[in-house]
Amino acid sequence: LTIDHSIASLSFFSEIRTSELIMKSVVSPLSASLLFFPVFTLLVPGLGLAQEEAWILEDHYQKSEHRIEMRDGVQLYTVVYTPKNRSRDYPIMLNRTCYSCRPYGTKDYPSRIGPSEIMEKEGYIFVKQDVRGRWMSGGRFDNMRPHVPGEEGIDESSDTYDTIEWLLNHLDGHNSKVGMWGISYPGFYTAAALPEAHPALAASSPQAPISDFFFDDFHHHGAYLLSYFMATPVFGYQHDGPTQEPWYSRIEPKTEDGYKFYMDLGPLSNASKYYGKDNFFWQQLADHPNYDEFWQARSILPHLKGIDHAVMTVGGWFDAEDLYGPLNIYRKVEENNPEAFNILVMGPWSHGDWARDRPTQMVGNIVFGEKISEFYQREIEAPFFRHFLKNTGQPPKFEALVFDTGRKTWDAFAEWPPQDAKTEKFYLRSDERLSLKLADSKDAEATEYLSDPNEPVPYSEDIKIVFTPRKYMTDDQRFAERRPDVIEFQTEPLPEDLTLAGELLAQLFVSTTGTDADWVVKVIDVYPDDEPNDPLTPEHIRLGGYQMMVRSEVMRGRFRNSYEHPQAFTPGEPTEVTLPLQDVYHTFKAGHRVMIQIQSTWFPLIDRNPQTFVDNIFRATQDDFQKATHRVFHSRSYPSSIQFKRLP
Ligand code: PG9
Repeated sequence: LTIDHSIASLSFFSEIRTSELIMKSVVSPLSASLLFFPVFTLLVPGLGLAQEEAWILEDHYQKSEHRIEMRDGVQLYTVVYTPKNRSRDYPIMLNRTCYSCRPYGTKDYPSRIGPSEIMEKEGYIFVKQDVRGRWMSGGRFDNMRPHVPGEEGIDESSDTYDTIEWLLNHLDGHNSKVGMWGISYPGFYTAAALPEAHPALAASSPQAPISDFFFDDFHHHGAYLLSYFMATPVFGYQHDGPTQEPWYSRIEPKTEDGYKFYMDLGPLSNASKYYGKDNFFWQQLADHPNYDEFWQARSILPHLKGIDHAVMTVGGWFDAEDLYGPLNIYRKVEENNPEAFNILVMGPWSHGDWARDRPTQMVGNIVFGEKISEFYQREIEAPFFRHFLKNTGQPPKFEALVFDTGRKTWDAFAEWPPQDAKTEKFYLRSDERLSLKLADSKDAEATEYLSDPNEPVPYSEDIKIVFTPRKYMTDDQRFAERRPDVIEFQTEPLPEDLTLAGELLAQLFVSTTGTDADWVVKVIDVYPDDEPNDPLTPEHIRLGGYQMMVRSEVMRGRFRNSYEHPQAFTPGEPTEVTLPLQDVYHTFKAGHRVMIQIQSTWFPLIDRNPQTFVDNIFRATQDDFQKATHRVFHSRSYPSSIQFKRLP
């Protein structure tokens, strides 16, 4: 069902014109009024939306603070916001965080206590908790605390279970139902509460949830995200006990120029001048460069079983921090619990945008539409919790609500990826071509480039050092295309729209004169040269010829056969490197081109590969960093390709 978003966002599905509905075979014909529960927007004739008074939280909620004792005696600081209107019972909405429940004390209130102002106005008992070892809670912190199946273990699931039990027994005015939500690390805590959940937990929404630090945030397929270096202290020190003030201090770089700061840092072995032995997380990152038991134990994915309550996972197609997490948590819940109510929402968002109240949704330079987050909050998120926690209204009736980032409209599917999406391949061809046809005898065997880790390809034209990466996910890639150590392959202008729906898979045949290398693959939507700017396009940007990044990923070549057991390359030997790129839902419009760029440095988004095989790149020294000539093959014997799923 394709719904013209501009209509939907204005009418919230209360007046969709059937001419706007293009039924697709991918779902049984659903009338729009059935897709979502009927909604009647409050429209005051002639006056538009009724003028609403300012919403002051403390006028409507009473704040109280508690220390809840866990089964092992550790006490977790928990703050409760209870509606002052006690004329009815309310469900509990729980959010657990490592980022603090500030402001502490019963007098001051934060700007937001729930997922949206809509839900705050509707009325819930909102509860927020500092997780074990953080801020005002006791105990010791562990990143992505491993799930320990069964009653004995102490983990985020057991802490959540004990918290819910206490809330049900000590709070008045609740209706015995509990919901959970959280974005990013709080998204992980929501997902970590799914296995062995308390029976009162009836609706969970992990949003941009971290699933596994080897594929979310700190690593991508084994490459360390150097762009997270500044965030390490936040997660790297134990506090001495409950505290309202930060117990860690961040680095104060002498330059705001990220590329310069990290080139001056040199090999990661020099990081010890910033992070000593007391930064336990930095030591763990440096001591565990491979996907060993340490990281495997911290993945929540193997534990997403026995789930019998409603789950709505939410993510952003341009989330630079946690994209692997939402897609794989949704998939694992679906795989292990086929009977559960388990749905996916993926919008044109960067990290956490859906919870912000910006009228225009943009990621970087690209405008996706108006009131997209408001639409999601009002028409998707609030009804989801309203149905499962208050038994009011209909639940969302889609399996996957996904935003086409090319056509800029929402589509609903009965499964994700759509079952009628066909698997096809674009083959890399000589003369920088990308084609549905395999190479022929006239094709040159390979394209080669010199990769120098001491002259790395910037990942962005932005200079400012970042705390975590965000904006680059839709940036114009022409700055990279013009470098000799970035190779590109592109189609002719497309004769018709091409809609990709699902995972992309790069199957490369490569060689290097070195013994290790990173392989970065970017999938790019090349706009026509006469593409006009949007009224909101930043003045210095030109959309004519814009090379919009749609998806990008890196494979640290040593992990091509195993993330746990790295292998060197044999110099000069053609070698297969397969790289899964996260799902997309993007229409390349007629007249646009599909472009693939390949490079072997992506700085300082990721750290530099020395290109000589060393036991642990975190311990490499300057002499290990060597230039190397890489070759990407596009011959009949070695047909490098990008596999994709396309809608008919
Ligand atoms: N996933 C995000 C993050 C985790 C760890 C370090 C920095 C960022 C987040 O929780 O926002």
